[in-house]
Amino acid sequence: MVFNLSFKKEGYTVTRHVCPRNCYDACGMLAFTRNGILKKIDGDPKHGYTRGKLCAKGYSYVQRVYDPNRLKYPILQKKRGSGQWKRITWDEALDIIANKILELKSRYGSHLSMALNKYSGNFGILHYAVEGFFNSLGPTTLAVGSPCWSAGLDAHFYDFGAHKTSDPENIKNAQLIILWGINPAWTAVHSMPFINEAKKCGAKIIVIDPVFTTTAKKSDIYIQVNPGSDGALALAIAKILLEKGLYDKNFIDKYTYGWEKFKRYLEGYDVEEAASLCGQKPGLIKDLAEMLGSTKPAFIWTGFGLQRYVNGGQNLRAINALGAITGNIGLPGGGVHFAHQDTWDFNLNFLNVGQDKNEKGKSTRYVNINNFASQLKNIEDPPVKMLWISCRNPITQDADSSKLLDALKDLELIVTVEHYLTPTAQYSDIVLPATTHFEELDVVPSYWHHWIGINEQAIKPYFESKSDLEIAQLISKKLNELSPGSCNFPYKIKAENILDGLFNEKIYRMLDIKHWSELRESPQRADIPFTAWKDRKFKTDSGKYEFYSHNAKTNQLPALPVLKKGTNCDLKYPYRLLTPHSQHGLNSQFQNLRCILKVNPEPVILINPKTAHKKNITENATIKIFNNYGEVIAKAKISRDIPSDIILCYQGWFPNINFNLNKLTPGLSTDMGEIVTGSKGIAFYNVFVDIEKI
Ligand SMILES: Nc1nc2c(c(=O)[nH]1)N[C@H]1C(S)=C(S)[C@@H](COP(=O)(O)OP(=O)(O)OC[C@H]3O[C@@H](n4cnc5c(=O)[nH]c(N)nc54)[C@H](O)[C@@H]3O)O[C@H]1N2
Ligand SMILES: Nc1nc2c(c(=O)[nH]1)N[C@H]1C(S)=C(S)[C@@H](COP(=O)(O)OP(=O)(O)OC[C@H]3O[C@@H](n4cnc5c(=O)[nH]c(N)nc54)[C@H](O)[C@@H]3O)O[C@H]1N2
Ligand code: SF4
Ligand SMILES: [Mo]
Repeated sequence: MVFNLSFKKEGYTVTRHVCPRNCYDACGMLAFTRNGILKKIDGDPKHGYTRGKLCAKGYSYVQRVYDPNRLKYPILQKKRGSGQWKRITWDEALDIIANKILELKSRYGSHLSMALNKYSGNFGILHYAVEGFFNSLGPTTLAVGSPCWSAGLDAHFYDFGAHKTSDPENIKNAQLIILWGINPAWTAVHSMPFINEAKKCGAKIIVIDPVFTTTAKKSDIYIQVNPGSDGALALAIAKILLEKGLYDKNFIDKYTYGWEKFKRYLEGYDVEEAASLCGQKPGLIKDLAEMLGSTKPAFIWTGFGLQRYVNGGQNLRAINALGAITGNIGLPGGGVHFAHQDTWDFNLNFLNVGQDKNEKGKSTRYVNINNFASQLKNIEDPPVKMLWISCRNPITQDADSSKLLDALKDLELIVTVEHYLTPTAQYSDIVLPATTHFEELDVVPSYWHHWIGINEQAIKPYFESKSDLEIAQLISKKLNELSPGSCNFPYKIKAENILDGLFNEKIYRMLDIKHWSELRESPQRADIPFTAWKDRKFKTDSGKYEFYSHNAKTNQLPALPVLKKGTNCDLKYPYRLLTPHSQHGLNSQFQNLRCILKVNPEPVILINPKTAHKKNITENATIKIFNNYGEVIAKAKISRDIPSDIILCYQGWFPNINFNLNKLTPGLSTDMGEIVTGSKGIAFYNVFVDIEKI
């Protein structure tokens, strides 16, 4: 049923939405429908961060919703991987699934043989129904952690004790902006106007990135840093700040902990050695330090790219320290920013009903999402036999995908809930069609800006698709029909009432609304500080910014942000493979759409002209990149934006299953991650390959 449509304009019915992908911007959108058909999508001018504009992917949503390849019905694969699918009814699908769940329970005496792997397809809060369903069964096997930001979250936990960002509009007040391992021109495009505005008012923009990105091309100073060496660079800057007395003594004395120890470490730090590690001249590092030490406020934005390393968390801690040494933390237009969690305090446990019921002596089994394949293969007593995949495409997005494919072989039932027949869906037994954020109710926060908005239901579900929530409810209902009392997940409650349960007074106060339905009028900016840490009341044990972290030490990490080196290539695989996020896709989403394929028809391998010359490769030649994990073939594109020791491919392609960069990723862990997300992160950029013409 379509309910409560917002308003009429020029013959269209207009509804409010938020793009729920795992994107910094979480844009406010308006959907224009006529006669029940989605006709166009526009930005929502009432959204104070995205201000009526979307990226190309956002404008492509009409095509994404009605793409002829979108899944319409539940389908069953005859033999996994055979490609022989047949349409089944929802009732048949639910029967197979519920019977399997019950059979596994009676075989093993618990639901531990059922595993869930869910992540970032849709960050709307009603999608936590999937976790709620699993938890309401009792102990199961859950993938925890994140392939995305774990190391950085822990680094901020050690230094600040919590995760806060200034409202991105605050960037306008900066005099110096350092974009460190972040490519907002592509990945957070709505922050660019604020950066440009600051620039117009005289701010200098520095980009630190191994790749001369679109963002770097708009900067005043570009530093082509060696991958994984940001800590070396940051500490060299810190040492020079110290030597030249360019530090904020008042801030350090009043608001930090452990300075004396850190200072002693810096006194013995070798700038020359650091300069050679990060590939910069000492003179340039000195200039950078002088600029940072003498320009306030300085806004440092550290992206997710630079923490995808075995030393990623430690590198971030070294950069955070620069914000504290220079007293930029808490200044309007200043600070060190990564991501916040201030607007995520919903009652997400509302849907975990009756966890641990009838399961005495057993508890939920958590497995690292970044090491899922190995654990799936090795876990025993009981082994995992059924896998539920939602909001994920792990076969292209997870490391060492060959291992994952192998681990999936041992499973008896794989169910994937999806919009498209992705590579992961293709390796499933049952694929259930999911609704999009135009076909379901939801509420979506952001991890970057401070706004929260609603997804109203604009159109009826596409063919037989259903929301993750409704699917969870239908299985719960079926389980209870087959075996009364077997699942506590509430299947009679409406989405609206679940939202009532997920919201709480704190969130309402933050948004200055009395009921979530008011979000239909406008997205709301949360009443959280416009400037992060303005009060300098840090959430660490000492209540101060911690150069020295006892918590880090307890977790067998260096207490101070000392230098930690990364991994190097070897003679066999001399090139580092970087696979950052692309302009045209959102991880593996969007790249399959006609309009996106028109501008980005195939994946390419970017190489420096020197590499091309050395390997006798010409533009558009078909080449192979390979290591001992696998190989990937595509056309070469020769580009001076990439250093000669790096090969660059953008991650997340899905139209052609053979182009899977993660066949080459060994899956090393980052140094940090388990505190905040439950598991260490993954070092996606600690990958080395060789290259050859074929
Ligand atoms: N268009 C688009 N937007 C997206 C996404 C997408 O796929 N496409 N994905 C969303 C998601 S899930 C995420 S996690 C974010 C990711 O967005 P970002 O935070 O921008 O992260 P990445 O693209 O991984 O990397 C950013 C930059 O870090 C650089 N980098 C790599 N290694 C290093 C290093 O050692 N040091 C330094 N200084 N820089 C390094 C890369 O070259 C890249 O230019 O974007 C979100 N937004
Ligand atoms: N080599 C390399 N690999 C990487 C990265 C990298 O930089 N390099 N980045 C990593 C990062 S940062 C991330 S966040 C991960 C992302 O990895 P994933 O979390 O797997 O993200 P997506 O590729 O976006 O896949 C999400 C899937 O969810 C589906 N989906 C969308 N909406 C819904 C819904 O409402 N319900 C259901 N059931 N499904 C839905 C989409 O169709 C899509 O296929 O990839 C990681 N992988
Ligand atoms: S992908 Fe990101 S920038 Fe594009 S519409 Fe969605 S939230 Fe906005
Ligand atoms: Mo991510």
